[in-house]
Amino acid sequence: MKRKFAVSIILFSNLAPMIFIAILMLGCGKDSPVNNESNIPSEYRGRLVEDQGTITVQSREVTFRVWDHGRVVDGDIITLIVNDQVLLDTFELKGPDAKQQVAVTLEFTGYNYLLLFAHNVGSIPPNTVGLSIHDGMTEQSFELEANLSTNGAYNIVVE
Ligand SMILES: [Ca+2]
Repeated sequence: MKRKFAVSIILFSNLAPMIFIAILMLGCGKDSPVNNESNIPSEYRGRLVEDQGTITVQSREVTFRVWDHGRVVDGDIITLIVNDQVLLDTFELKGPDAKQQVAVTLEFTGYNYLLLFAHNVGSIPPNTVGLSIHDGMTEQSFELEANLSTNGAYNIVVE
């Protein structure tokens, strides 16, 4: 009888942290509004926005890495926006061996957007950005392009 009691205490002490984490996760889920459709704006700073693709991730906590995807690193300067929030401001891209890393919590479950605004096109047009997104489990790569009349955008869908 005594032993059974001891065993159940051990069981509970093992389970308690997991229950705590589960409650925390439920709480986080409630804070995140759900977006079932693309929220890419039709224009930004007077330029049209082109939808250049969709990527799916498993977490709202993601880390982007950003670099110049052109054949030559030619001085492309960008601003990157996630759901109206500036992620990188007037940032000069470096090559693939010096990727800029930036972490962000995506606002929505479902559709979020990432937008590229080009401040120039470097010496070789257009403004080309290589990106990767890591959701804590996997890293996926994609590209964005922009010029002085069109912004590029990507849908980032949190499953
Ligand atoms: Ca360029």
